[in-house]
This record gives sequence, structure tokens and C-alpha cells, in this order.
Amino acid sequence: MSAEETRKKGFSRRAVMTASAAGAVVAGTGAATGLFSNGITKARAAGSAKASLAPGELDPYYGFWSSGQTGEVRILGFPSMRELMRIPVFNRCSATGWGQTNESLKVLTEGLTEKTKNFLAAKGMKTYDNGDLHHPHMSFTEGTYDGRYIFANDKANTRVARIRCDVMKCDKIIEIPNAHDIHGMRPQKFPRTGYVFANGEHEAPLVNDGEILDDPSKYVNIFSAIDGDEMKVAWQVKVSGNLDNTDCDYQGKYAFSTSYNSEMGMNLAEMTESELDHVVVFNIKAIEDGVKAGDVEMLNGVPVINGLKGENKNYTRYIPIPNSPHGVNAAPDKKHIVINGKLSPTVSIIDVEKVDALFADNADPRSCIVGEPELGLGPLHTAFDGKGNCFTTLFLDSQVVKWNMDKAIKAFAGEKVDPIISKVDVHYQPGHNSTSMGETAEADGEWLISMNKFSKDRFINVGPLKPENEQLIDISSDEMKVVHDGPTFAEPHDSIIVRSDIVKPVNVWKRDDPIFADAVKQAKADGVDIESDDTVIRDGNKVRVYMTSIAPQFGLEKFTVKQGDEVTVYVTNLDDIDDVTHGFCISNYGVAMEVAPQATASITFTADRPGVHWFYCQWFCHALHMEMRGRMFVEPRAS
Ligand code: K7E
Ligand code: CUA
Repeated sequence: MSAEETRKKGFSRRAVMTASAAGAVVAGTGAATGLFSNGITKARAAGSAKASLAPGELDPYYGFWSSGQTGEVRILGFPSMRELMRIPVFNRCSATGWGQTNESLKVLTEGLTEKTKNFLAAKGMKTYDNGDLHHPHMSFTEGTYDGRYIFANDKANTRVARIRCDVMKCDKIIEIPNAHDIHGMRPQKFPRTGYVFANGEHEAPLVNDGEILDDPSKYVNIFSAIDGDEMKVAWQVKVSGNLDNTDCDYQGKYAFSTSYNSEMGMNLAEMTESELDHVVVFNIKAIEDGVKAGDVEMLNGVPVINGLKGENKNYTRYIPIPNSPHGVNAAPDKKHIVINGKLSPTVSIIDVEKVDALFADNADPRSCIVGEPELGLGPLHTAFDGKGNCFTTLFLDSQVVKWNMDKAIKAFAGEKVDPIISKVDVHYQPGHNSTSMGETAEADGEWLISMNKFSKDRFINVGPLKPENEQLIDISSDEMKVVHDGPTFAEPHDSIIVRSDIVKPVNVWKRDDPIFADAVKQAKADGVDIESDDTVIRDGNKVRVYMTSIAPQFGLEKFTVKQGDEVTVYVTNLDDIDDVTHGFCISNYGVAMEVAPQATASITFTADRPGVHWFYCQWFCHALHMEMRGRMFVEPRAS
């Protein structure tokens, strides 16, 4: 019986599995598996038929993966775990020209502060070359993903980026002034995104110009609310303690940030000294009112609210939480927020409906805690199945624990119930985990991914630097089943798993896309029809080369410039068929870029090497792809 037949007959998959019919299930669909690169092997597919896709079958989910210090976002098909695409964001990309093209440089530079621009210019740089992208999250409408954007943080250089999901390209990057090292980041869930909340992780003097150095008593931390439509910081809040992760409720009222160093210690001993750290609760309405009323300091153009501990205005509350909490996760029941203990073996459950009293009546901050189950060693992050169950990674135990929210709350109230349902070993040291649609109100309880920091012996050895290991876990029954190992390069911290019907990317660019609007505008100013003219415009020592491309030909087979000219090449890809992407590469000039169907891409360089230089198409587009080339003549400067 195939999986499809099983489903049609209305058998629960669990019944099939417990009847040990897994082999039979796979016989129908499994024969064609085992061919995917990075995919499901036949043996593993036997553990869960639904994870196996035959060649040509499409995944029911998109996975959006961070890549940590690699600085990009990756798109996976899920649950096949096939890597489909990479979206360069904070990194450089040799294939697409991200970081070289004028279109990408605009994104990478326009959102930097003047201070940073000057700092980089002194080093001969236009933007940072590195990034540390931990948290990719999709925009929400009414508590679920809406397919518009993915937002992502850069811990390394204090930035937040936005990716357009129609074209799967990054269209905005902003540096967050006043804050240091953006770590936790989440889009507002309700009514929509709206705000993107971003934690500054490391504390520093608020005006960090060298006047104050080794005086931690003057350091602060900054929580930011970014307007996700405008990609501008709307307001910031000064807080006490390092901010680690953040999430917000489904009412649109509060955001919650964990703080692992309430001591404001500067070394390990100081940072882990006290038994209790805290969660900072941000009262969004009160902060907006405070900003309107002008109860702010203006710093680098941003209104900053004072929400330090002890201020006791209605902007923030500090909830004591056992030692060094890490992940914050809002449950799809729209009522509970789970705070993961890290150094404490517990998670703390906040009831968002009880948070009102913290502000209205100055109630004991701990009065909103309705559960604190002890789960195991090193709880870091929690995901949900939408059926009242939670899945928490245990970093030190190398396990995922499945537990029940209701039972944990009952146990906290004194009832004799054990909230823990089961545990499964993962390999090894899990950090984040994600369930299918699990951070939305539409969590569907199908899949869990455990993102493990160490892979050790799970793969053939590739040297001292090992891949991470991301394990696919079937959670549709009480017993969790690891069905696939997925090695990944540095270092996906976090991921989201999005139903495929929500994401609707286009196949070809629209000619009026804002990403290349500047190029189109420049062509117009030059009297060039960018969609048909192949021509060279000289403007002093600036030369603009406009050429079209249709497989397998560029519009120009040659062009001539002078040594020392600043040359901009604009390539417009007139092909409008899916998948006919061209590239433009000038050999020995360090110039290369992608030009997808109907896109215009441009790149600027100084023609400082005289001679004949071939340019060629660098994306295989046609049987005559090798022939898709031309010459740039650079006339030597008269000596
Ligand atoms: Cu736990 Cu940066 Cu989300 Cu890594 S953080 S694991
Ligand atoms: Cu055009 Cu290869």
C-alpha cells in the first residue's frame, strides 16, 4: 500500500507504523527514492514514508534556513531537506554578484549610518564583508505567515535585512543605530507586521565614542522596533541586562526579551553570578504613547524611551526567571509564551492574559508565570505542534523533549501530573528547533527539525571543521522519530517551515521592478531604450555600456573604453522563459553578475588594465552558451 493509498483509506499513519507496516508503506513510494543529493535515503525513508519524495515530486513546505556566520539565507524543500536556493544577504556571492552589482551595493550601503560609512571608507570599503545571520522570520498577518517578506538579523554588524519573497532577493538592509549586535529578532504577529522587534545583545555606552570605556555602570542595552514596511527604526527602549532572544504575543500588545546577564557582568563569573535573570516585557501601546508624548531622548534620529529596571513607568516590566534564559517562543494557543532556561533545567510559561496586571496594578512580576516544568539539561528553544504539545531542545542532554502545556500548568498548580510525554536523542547538542508552521497560529504538528551544533561521527570525516547536523523528526505520534540527518555548512541557527501555498515567487522579473529602477532611470536620462538599444554612452571619463541579452547572444559583440575610465555595464535579459538566466563576467577584471529573465543588472568598475578582455555568459543558458561572449577593448592611456 502506498502512503497515498494509506491516507485515502483513512488509516492513521501512527496505526500503520505501530503495525510495523513501514516496510510495506515504503514499497509503494520508496523504490524511486535515494537519488536526491542531500535527500532521504531509502533506509531512512522506511522510518517515515511521508518524508520521501520521488524524483519530480514537490515538497509541501518551504524551509527558510539561516546560515549564521555565512551571512546568507537558504531555501530548502521540506521535508525532503533538499537545498533549493541561497539568498545572499550580508555575505558576498561569486555567482550572483551580490556585493558587486550596483543594485546589491545600494541595498548593502544605503542603510548604513554615516559613522559606519566613514569608518568603512577609511578602509577602502563600501560595506561590511561579513555578517552573522541567526534568525530568519516571515512577515505575519493575523497571526500567520503572509508570504510577503523574510526578515533576518545580523549579530556581527548590528543590521536587520528584509528579503522579498516574490523574487527571493534581499531588498533592504538597515543598520540599527544606538544598539550593539542585533541578536533576537521577530516580526509582530498581530494585527500584522508591522513592527520587527530586534534585540541589541551586547551592552555599551549609549553614546559610544570613546569617552566612556571600562565603566560598565554606564552601559545600556537597546531594544528596537523597526517599521517593517519602511525599514526604519520606529523607536527604541533602553533596558537593563543583555538581550538575547525575543518574541511577541498574538494580541499585538507585548514583546518579550530574555536577558541572560541581568548582573551586567563583564566576565563569565560575573555574568552567571545570580540565580535569577529576567525577561523584559515591552508594553507596545504604552511605548507608542510615550513616544507621541515626547517622553524620549532623540539619539541618532531615533526616539529612545527609558525602560531601565526600577524606572517603573508603564513601558517595561522585568520578570525574574531562573538563570540565563535563552529562547522565547509564543505558543499557537495564542495565550502562552515559553521561556527556555538554558542554565536552568526548566522552562517558564508566561500567561499573556496575566501580563496586563503587571502594568495596570503593578502586580508581582512572577504572577504571570503559570508553569515551570523541569525538562532536562540545557533547554534552549521550544517549538509547538498546535495540539497543546511543546518540543524543547536540551543542549546538554542532546535530546528533544516533548511535553504537554496543560499538564505543565496543572503540575505548577499542585496537581500530580507529569508533563513530559517522551524524549528522543539527537546528534548532537541541539540549539534551535522548528515545527511545520510552528511559530504561527496554524502550527500543524507534522514535522520537527532539530538543529544540532555538532555532527561528530554522523558523516564521513571532512577534516577538523565538521558540518552541523539537522535532524528531521516525525512528530505526528507521541513517540518522536528521527527520520533523516541533514548536514549543513556554518551555521544555521534557526529555521522556519512554511506551507508551500503561502509562498508565491514569480518566474521572471517584472520590467518595472524597483530593484533595478535606478538603471532604467539612468538609461532614460541617456536617451537609451534599455530593452532594445545596445550602445555605449561616454560622459567624460564615465562610460555607460548598455547591452541586451537573448540566449545565446549579447547585444554587443565588442565595445571600446579607455584605460582609467569608470565603466558601468548594464545588461538587460530579454529572455522571458523560466530559467534562462544569463551571467555577465569579464575575465581578469573581477567582474561578474547574474541577470535573470527580464531583469536588468549593472556593475561599475575602473578599466585600469589595457588590452583585449573577453566577457562571457557565466550561467549555462543554451547549447551555444560557450559562444555567448564578446570583447572589451581597453585602449592604453597615452603616455
Ligand atoms: Cu539559540 Cu542566536 Cu537563536 Cu543560536 S540563538 S542556537
Ligand atoms: Cu547566456 Cu550562458
